[in-house]
Amino acid sequence: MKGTVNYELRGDIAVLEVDNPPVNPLSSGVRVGLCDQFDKANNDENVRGIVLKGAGNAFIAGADISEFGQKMEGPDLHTALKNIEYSEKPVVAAINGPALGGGLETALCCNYRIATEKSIVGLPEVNLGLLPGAGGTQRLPRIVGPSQALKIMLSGVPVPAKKALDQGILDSISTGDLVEDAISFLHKKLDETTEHPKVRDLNEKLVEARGNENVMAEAKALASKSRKGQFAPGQIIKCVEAAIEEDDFDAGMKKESDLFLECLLHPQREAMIHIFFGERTAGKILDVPKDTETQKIGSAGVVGSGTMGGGIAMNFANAGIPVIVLDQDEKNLERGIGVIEKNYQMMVDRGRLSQEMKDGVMSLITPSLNYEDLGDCDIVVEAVYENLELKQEIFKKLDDVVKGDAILASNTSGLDIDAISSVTERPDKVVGTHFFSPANIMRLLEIVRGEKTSKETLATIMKLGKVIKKAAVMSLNAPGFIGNRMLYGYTHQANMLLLEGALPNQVDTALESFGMNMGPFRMFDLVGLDLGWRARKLAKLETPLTNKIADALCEQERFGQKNGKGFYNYSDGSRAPNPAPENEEIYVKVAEENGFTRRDISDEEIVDRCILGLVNEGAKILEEGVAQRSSDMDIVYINGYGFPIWRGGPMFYANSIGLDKVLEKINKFAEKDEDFWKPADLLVAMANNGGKFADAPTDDLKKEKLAFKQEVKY
Ligand code: 3H9
Repeated sequence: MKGTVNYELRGDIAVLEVDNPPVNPLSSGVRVGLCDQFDKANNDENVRGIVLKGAGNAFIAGADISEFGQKMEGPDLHTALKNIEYSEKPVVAAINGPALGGGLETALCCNYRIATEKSIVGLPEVNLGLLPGAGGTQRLPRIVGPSQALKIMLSGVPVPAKKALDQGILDSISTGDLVEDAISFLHKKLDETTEHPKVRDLNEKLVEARGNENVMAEAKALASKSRKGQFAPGQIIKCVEAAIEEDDFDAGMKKESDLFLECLLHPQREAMIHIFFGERTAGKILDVPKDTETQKIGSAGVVGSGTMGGGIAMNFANAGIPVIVLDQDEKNLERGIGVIEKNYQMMVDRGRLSQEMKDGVMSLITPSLNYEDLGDCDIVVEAVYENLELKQEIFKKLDDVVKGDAILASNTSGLDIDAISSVTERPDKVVGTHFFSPANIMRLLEIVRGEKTSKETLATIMKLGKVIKKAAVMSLNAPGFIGNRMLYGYTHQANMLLLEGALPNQVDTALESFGMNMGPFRMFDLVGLDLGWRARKLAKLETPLTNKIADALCEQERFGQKNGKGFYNYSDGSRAPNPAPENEEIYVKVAEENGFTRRDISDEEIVDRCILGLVNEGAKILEEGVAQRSSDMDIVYINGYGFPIWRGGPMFYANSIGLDKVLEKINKFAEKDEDFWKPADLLVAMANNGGKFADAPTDDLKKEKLAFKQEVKY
């Protein structure tokens, strides 16, 4: 059994400590410990009260997520929590770090809650496709009111201690020794009263909300806007509805349990938990030992003050790391810093940042026109436009001026990182850090491992990724890295479908109904159709088949959102796409010129071809060792390309429909386009032996592939 609960007597108070490193989830051993140690304290006549805390830096991170879908050992959480709620002696939760999910639910069963200033509390179960199933949906609304509770549960965002105190979730904040403060607090209460409050008895805020339809309407609007396609939010709303309508607390609890079970059995739960663990696994590099020494990153530099450079700089400042933003052009620099300032101001205007916090982050950002200023930085990220010669020139300069042990990173989205590092005397300290635009918002960070990038550099960058709150995934230095290489399969199919008879709106709607954040043609319009067209014209290159329609649109000055017309029409700077029937003539003409007989195409075919295009390329990436594991690709697609989290990413999705079925479909598509649809060897092997991508290849095999791949020149 995992975890335990320690028992210590301090005078007449029993201090119980949940001990299940690193974050004290409520695993089987903890549940047993809670039952036993609460009994022990209640049976000891020398004990007048109980303090419950967590070991280390966390209070309790919730139920043990790895137990979901497994056979459960020991008592269930409800039994353990009943022991706390019905404790004969008053209980104070001494919240010494994150109290999340089942952790906050445990604290809500205590009579009082006191926390350190840096603690956070919250009910993030929705991020796992679940609802707070240990009384959270019934108890939190009793404290903060249904409307506020719904916001906390539907967003899944933790509440900092100070705010939680204002909302009444906490009774007090400790600025000294938490346990000593909790004991004093308890003594005071013991002296004052024999009636210690229970959250279950508070009904006032629920009664107030009865008959107020706005509460539920607002929650439904919030869920459909921010959690499109997800199952758990609707369940959470139903639980709170029950809390409001039921007179009896236990009837509400029963409803919560029933709805929780439905979430537990729903496929979205497995998909979202796959992503929870996948993000944490992505940070582990197979041949980089856990104890690899890392460098301290206490200061940073960014070369280039454009959209990317500015966004990257904001990441450092947000994490409290001073950052110098360098540009060679004074006007650009001024403009770039202005954009950063405007971004922060927007957050202030929307109430997401205080003016004081904005001043704080802005004071960490220093503009510079002089490379020498970067000399003492621990890391410098180059973020200029994609041109190898320019990047090499910058890296040569950086190598000269920046201290020898600093890391030099390139934000290239596709250039050869070895060609960049080769101009420096420190290729071991050179790495790719591919941020996604807008870099201050998008969570994905592709870490590109060069042939000579050292393990220390990789370990440092992975750690930095966590500090700046990114979902960091390592890719080998191969064309397109992971994300853009997979995207190729997807966009290729979208363009082929357009030639074969589908319309942009049909393709986009089918993929958006599947759950993609934005269909491919809306995405093309957003990025701009003219980029490739202009580059091809300049280099006098022939237009590939899949770009012929986009290039034909450019010839008609339809460049996308930027000039109000592309695959769609946009009125007056609006981003909302309107159909463009005038384009249909062009689609038909280009299709005919290239030998296509247009036909009706089903939505199912659209989704299969685009998504399986991603999957097949993903299998090849895995086979080559460019990505370490299939879940890494899921993390890339969810955080960088708008793939729906509730489907668990493209590779998980393929596993869930069955790799044999995937192969069958690919073979069928291959009858019409053999070149594109050549199935990955790995896919064929896994499909034939009934496996899943997650099972292959073995760690040893992957290590070998990794070593092998590093000898290959891209
Ligand atoms: C729930 O409570 C349901 C109930 O309502 C109803 C039940 C009936 N379980 O994130 P980190 C592991 S659902 C198991 O890197 P940090 C994690 O995988 C739960 N394992 O640390 C990692 O393992 P490894 C609702 C967990 O300091 C290690 O701990 N609760 C759990 O950056 C360190 O994690 C949540 O959703 C868990 N609950 O952040 C909270 N949590 O080292 C989930 C973590 O092998 N947890 N692990 O890779 C978090 O948000 C963050 O872990 C936390 C710490 C903020 C606590």
